[in-house]
Parts: sequence; C-alpha cells; structure tokens
Amino acid sequence: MSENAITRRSFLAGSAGVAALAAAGGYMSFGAWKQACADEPASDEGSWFAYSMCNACSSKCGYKAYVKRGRLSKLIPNEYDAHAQGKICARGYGYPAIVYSEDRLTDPLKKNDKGEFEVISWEQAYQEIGDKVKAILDSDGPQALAMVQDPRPSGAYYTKRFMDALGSPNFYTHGAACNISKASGFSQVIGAGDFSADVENSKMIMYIGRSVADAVRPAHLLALQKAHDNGAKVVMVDPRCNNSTVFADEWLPVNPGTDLAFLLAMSHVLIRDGIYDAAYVAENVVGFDEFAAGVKDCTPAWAEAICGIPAADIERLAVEFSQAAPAACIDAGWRGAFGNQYANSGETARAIAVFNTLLGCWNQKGGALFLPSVSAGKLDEEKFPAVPKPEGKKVGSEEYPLASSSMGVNVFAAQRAKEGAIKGMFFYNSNMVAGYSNPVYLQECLDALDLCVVVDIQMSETALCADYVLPECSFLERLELPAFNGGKVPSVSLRDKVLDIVHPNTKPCDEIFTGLAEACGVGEYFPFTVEELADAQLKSVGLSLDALRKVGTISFPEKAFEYGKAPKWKTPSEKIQFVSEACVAAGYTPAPTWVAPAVTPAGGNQFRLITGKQAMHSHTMTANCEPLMAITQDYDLTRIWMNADRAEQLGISDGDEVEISNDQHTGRCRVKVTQRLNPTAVFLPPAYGCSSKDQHTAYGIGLRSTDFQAYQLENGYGSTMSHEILVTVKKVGA
Ligand SMILES: Nc1nc2c(c(=O)[nH]1)N[C@H]1C(S)=C(S)[C@@H](COP(=O)(O)OP(=O)(O)OC[C@H]3O[C@@H](n4cnc5c(=O)[nH]c(N)nc54)[C@H](O)[C@@H]3O)O[C@H]1N2
Ligand SMILES: Nc1nc2c(c(=O)[nH]1)N[C@H]1C(S)=C(S)[C@@H](COP(=O)(O)OP(=O)(O)OC[C@H]3O[C@@H](n4cnc5c(=O)[nH]c(N)nc54)[C@H](O)[C@@H]3O)O[C@H]1N2
Ligand code: SF4
Ligand SMILES: [Mo]
Repeated sequence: MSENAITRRSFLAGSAGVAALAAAGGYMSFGAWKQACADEPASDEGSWFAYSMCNACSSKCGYKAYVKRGRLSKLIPNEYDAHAQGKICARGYGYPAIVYSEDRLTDPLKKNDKGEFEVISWEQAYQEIGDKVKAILDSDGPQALAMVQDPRPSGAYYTKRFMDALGSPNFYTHGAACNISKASGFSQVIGAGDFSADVENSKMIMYIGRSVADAVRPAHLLALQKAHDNGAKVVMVDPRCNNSTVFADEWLPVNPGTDLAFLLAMSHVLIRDGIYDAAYVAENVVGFDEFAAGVKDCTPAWAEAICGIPAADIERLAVEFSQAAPAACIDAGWRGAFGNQYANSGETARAIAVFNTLLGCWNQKGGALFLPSVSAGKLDEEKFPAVPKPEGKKVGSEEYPLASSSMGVNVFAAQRAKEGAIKGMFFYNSNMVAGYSNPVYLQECLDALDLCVVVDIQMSETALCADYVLPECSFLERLELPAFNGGKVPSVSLRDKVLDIVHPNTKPCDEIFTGLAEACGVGEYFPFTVEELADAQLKSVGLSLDALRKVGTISFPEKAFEYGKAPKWKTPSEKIQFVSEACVAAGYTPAPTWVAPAVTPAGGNQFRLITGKQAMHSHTMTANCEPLMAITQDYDLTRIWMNADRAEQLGISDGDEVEISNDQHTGRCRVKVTQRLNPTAVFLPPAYGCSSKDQHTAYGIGLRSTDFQAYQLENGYGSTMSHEILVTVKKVGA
C-alpha cells in the first residue's frame, strides 16, 4: 500500500477533491459512440468524473470514469482499489461499450401465449409478478421460490433481502458452475472457503489450474510479476501451457482431472522423508495419522501412472517445497482445476489445504494467508428493519451436504423445478441456461416453472426462457452499495452513477427489487433508498457516502493483516481437520484419498473436453460486446486446441474444420494445433456459442462447452463437473 493511499483516517482529516456528475443522456449506438469519441479533442476540459467499478467479471476493479457531454470518455484505473491496483484489463476498457449496445433491453417484457415477448409497463410487470408470487406462496409456500444471482455489491444485498422477506432460503450464487468444490473442500479442512497466497513474498508458488494471465485480476497478475522479479520459483500445473507461462519456471502438463494423485504423492514424499513441519502439525491438526496411512502407498511412481507427471519431478518438487517453506504454498486457485470440474474436485481442494498445512505456511510471510475484511456494522432498525431469517433448509443442502451453504447448488434448484417442487425462479445478472450445465436440460427445467423472472441488460439464453424480462440500466448508470474488499489492508470501494440513464424505461436493481417486494406484499422491508442504505453502511464504519464518492476507495490500515498471527480454525474441532465426518457421511474417506475422475478418454479420436478463460472475454456476458468480439475475430480465437501429435495421428492440420460430437451435441469449428496441450484433451475457449438471436454480435459464433456437458453433479459437493466430458473429433470431409 502506497504512502499516498487514502485511508479512513486521512480521509477523516479532510484530504480529498470533489467529484461531480454529468447529467445528459440520449441513446447512441456503439458505432456512433466510437465515432464521437474519435472526433473528440484529447483535452479533459469540460469533463466530469465519478468513481465506479468494472462489471465485466467477478473482480469488480475500481476506476475513475470521465464523462464528456454525457458520454463516457475515459477510464483511469484506481491505484488504491484492492483488485485493480492501478490497472484494468482489456475487458475493463472494452465492456463499457455494452452501455451503448443496440441489443440492450429497453422495456419490461412479458411472454405471450405464442411464446413471443411483448412490451408491458413496469406497473403491469410488478402487479402480475406479485400476484403470481403470492399464489405460489399460498399454494406451496416459500420453499417453492428460488433466486439465482451473483452480482455485487448491490445485487447480492437486494436479491437476498427480497428472498428473506418472502421467507425463502433458496438463494444461490453461480458457485456450482464456478468454485463451489474449492470453497467447500477447503472449508472441510481449514473452516474457510478461501485463502490468499502471499505470492509477492513467496520463495516457491505453485498454481494448479489457475492462470492469472488469462483469467485476469490485475492484483493477482501484479503479485505474480513481483514474485517472478524477486526470483521466486513459479510452477504451473495445467494440462495447457497457459499464458502465465511468461512468469513460470516450470510447466507440468498434468492429465486433466488427476491433480489429486499428484498432490497425494507430494504429501507422501513430505511424510515419508520427514520433511514436513511436524511441530506445526502436532499442534494444529487432527487426523494426521489417518492421512499419513492413506498416502503411504501414494508413491510418486503410483501418481505418475495416473497424472502423467514424472515421479522424479514429484519427488524433486516436494523437496523444493520443503526447502522453501514456510515461504511457499500451493495457490488457492479459483476455478480451473478443482472449482467445479471433476468428480474429485472437492477432494482435490481438501488435499491442497492439507498439503499447505504440511508446509506450516498459514499466515507466514510468503505462505498462505487469511486476510482481514471489514463489513458494515449494525444499522438503525427503524430505518432498516431486520428481515427474519427464513426457516427451512436451502433446496439441495440435504442432497449435497458438503456444498458451501452460502453458494448452494443452483442447478439443483432448477432440477427441482422440472420435478415440480420449485414453482417460481428469479435470475438476476445470471445466465444459468447457457453457462451452468446442459442448456437443453436447463431450458426444460425453466419451462416447467409457473413463474420465471429474469433481470438482465440484454436478451440472454436464460431471459429467453422467462415469463417476464425486466431491463436493468447498465452498471455505469447506477449507484450501488459500497463493496467491502478483504486484503492485507482491507478497503471499501464504490460504484457510483457515472452516466445518466440511457434508456428511460430501465431501472437499477435497488428500485427493481424494492418494486417487486412491494408488489409481493413485503415492501415494509425496503423503506429506504440505495443512497440512504449506502450512507448508513458507511457510517457504521466511520465513513459516509459523500466521503467515499470523492475518492472511490478508502482503506482501513488499523485492521491490517499481521504475519505470524495464528488463524482461528472455524472447523468442528477448531483445529485443522485432515479428517472430516461430513465427508465420510457423504461417502468419502475420512482423510482425502484418491478418487478417479468420472470419465477417461479412450484415445483414438476421443478426447476430454476442457475449457479455460481467454483474457478478453468473461463467461457468456462479453461475447456480445462489439470491441471484445472484434479481438476474437481479429485473432481467430474461437478455435479448439488440439495436441500436435494427436492431430498428426488423426490427419488434422492447423486451421482444419472439425466435427466435435458426443451423445449431447454435435458442432463444428476450426482447430488450433499446438504442442501447448496435454494429448488427452481438447481445449475449447468458453465464451462462445451464444444461442440468443437477440445478441446480434455474439449469436452463432463458435461453440459452447456446456452443450456437450451432461447434467450431472459431483457427489456431496454438488458442482456441475464441467470437464467430465468426452468428445470425438473428426476432420470435416475426411
Ligand atoms: N478473462 C477472464 N478472466 C476472469 C474471468 C473470465 O470470465 N474471463 N472470470 C473470473 C472468474 S469468475 C473466475 S472463476 C476466474 C477463473 O480463474 P482460473 O481458475 O484461473 O481460470 P480458468 O481459465 O478457468 O482455469 C485456469 C486453468 O486451468 C486449467 N485446467 C483445466 N483443467 C485442469 C486440470 O484438470 N488440472 C489443472 N491443473 N489445470 C486444469 C485450464 O487449462 C486453464 O488454463 O477467472 C476470473 N477472471
Ligand atoms: N460458457 C461458459 N460458461 C461458464 C463460464 C464460461 O466462461 N463460459 N464460466 C463459469 C464461471 S467461472 C462462472 S463464475 C459462471 C458465471 O455465470 P454468470 O454469473 O451467470 O455470468 P454470465 O454467464 O456472464 O451471465 C451474466 C448475465 O448477466 C447479464 N448482465 C451483465 N451486466 C448486467 C447488469 O448490469 N445487470 C443485470 N441485471 N444483468 C447483467 C449478462 O447479460 C448475462 O446474461 O459461469 C460459469 N459458466
Ligand atoms: S479483471 Fe478486468 S474485467 Fe474483471 S473487473 Fe477487473 S477490469 Fe473488469
Ligand atoms: Mo467464476
């Protein structure tokens, strides 16, 4: 943290300048906007700015957004924002074009008997949705309603409060399609769903299926750059040589879905040779002996036969780890290898938390840290009435008992809709149908609902399944609640309103959910504006909305992280648990042992289909953004990757068109032949294959991995197992 950073204290001492907002609007297409920007003189004269946060991925990087004559003219990343640290990525710069997209939803829509959407008024939409919610509550109770969302910061608050007010516990994030197995597996061992590798101070850092150079968060990339500059040993375990390789010392092209064998074998070496932190383990761990007995036979030779990493490398890496410890760890990853991909993802996450414990690296400099965060305190109940916690259990929590309770198994709620138990579903900033599991299956699930409401800014595949589509204004057109970010120095950032409303009949989420709550008879829980709530939340930590508006980000140095402080383990035993009763109840061994992935490719023309991010796209939400799709087209980025030796065996050359098929789907695309991929897999970039004709830029470009994915969930953890896919690939015309 720079000395110039704005802290809560320095702010209170009165440090900041004044922001003001332009208020001009008018619809303008992206092409016209681009031309107007090109025609603009370079000077900042007459421009205004407000602090906002990017919405193009989960990182929500903070920036200063300049407005000139009502149009966005410039973005300057905020140096003090926890995730941006003075940089934003290509998506951050390109995504604001969506504000001016001709495909924006402009009015509330209702599906008629012919299955076509008709424009209706907000009053009609609220009234009819409210009546249908009340009817479902009367006939089936609040358990028959569900919400899927993962927006931040306002959306998460308002959608949760709305569901709480209706009495429904069925509140889901996108987690089951992202990192539910990681969060849930870690929780079993360390009682926390995540940790932060102290990358910049590390002597040795291993990434298992995490690519900070493709799946970008600027702060993570900057930390890796520092580690590399400091001479840290950086090891990348990935079936694909991803773009982080520029900072890496080694690439281990593991067979997909087999990292667990690699991890158990490295643990075996540490224990066999007595080079783990025995004192730390003796003091902090329950179940070490069971784990040690379980990995006794997990030799490097055993692992090599499964994961493809040479036994000698496994031996050497374990020793190198022990020498670098405690300034060493395996990074927490995000999604790539054990977030939601395989039948063994949750158990792989457990094995990582165990391995880091053997290094004794928790909260050590250069190790793996639990960083502090600050959250809003208690608010005046008169103005912000508390909502009673819903009774009953979240749908899916019994069937998938290891699943993180805050995330929940979103697609299982959809499954229960198909089975008739869930009657009404809401989606906010979520495209479940295209992105979470098999789209045909998920569409059938949503078709079975009595009521499906989607709040989006464009016609997503999920919105196409809705009875009502409610248009939100874009992220640059709304003020949101403050975002409290954890970190070595925790901080709070703001998404302020930058632009005036572009389409007059769109609304921000706080107004939409307040309106829905009133129509559903629970409006008494929303007697405040977003400004009032934001200000109250900030006052509870000694700040104010005015204060944050002026600077965008304020930090809390008095809550800063301290090395060496023992973490509090929020596990049943209050120790680190190498063994878990919950895992046993779900059918796993007490301590993590080998679990095979669900499918294994047979060779010949059969491959496992895997995916991973491309730096210029996010999930399903950016493909319809013209400047970002232009990069795809310029660099021919929809191609499927295939290992060069396998391609040669199959007579496939770079650029050839191939047919990819399995029992779920058949599609065609061109091939990128490369040595940068494990031979057992093909790698499909994940942002393409949009099937909504109303997304004119994205529609029909490239293939979508979920089309090839069967609907199936990971035992106990409930992830969608997004890489348990076998496909055959053949050259078109061969
Ligand atoms: N550009 C971009 N950045 C993003 C996002 C985005 O959509 N686009 N989204 C954000 C979000 S929500 C997330 S969850 C993160 C995801 O962040 P990451 O998890 O880092 O992203 P991925 O690219 O999905 O996966 C990383 C790598 O895992 C590899 N991998 C696949 N299977 C295996 C396996 O079996 N074993 C191993 N060891 N590796 C494997 C892939 O080849 C890929 O290179 O990215 C965040 N940042
Ligand atoms: N095909 C594919 N599937 C994926 C992934 C992938 O990369 N490709 N990634 C996986 C991962 S890591 C994750 S985290 C999940 C993410 O899954 P989601 O969180 O569902 O993200 P998206 O698929 O991008 O869909 C977001 C939806 O929100 C809409 N939206 C954008 N801005 C706004 C806004 O301001 N307001 C509202 N109301 N809506 C808005 C977009 O138009 C889009 O329809 O997807 C998972 N599934
Ligand atoms: S990493 Fe890029 S896309 Fe994600 S929030 Fe930051 S700037 Fe936006
Ligand atoms: Mo994600």
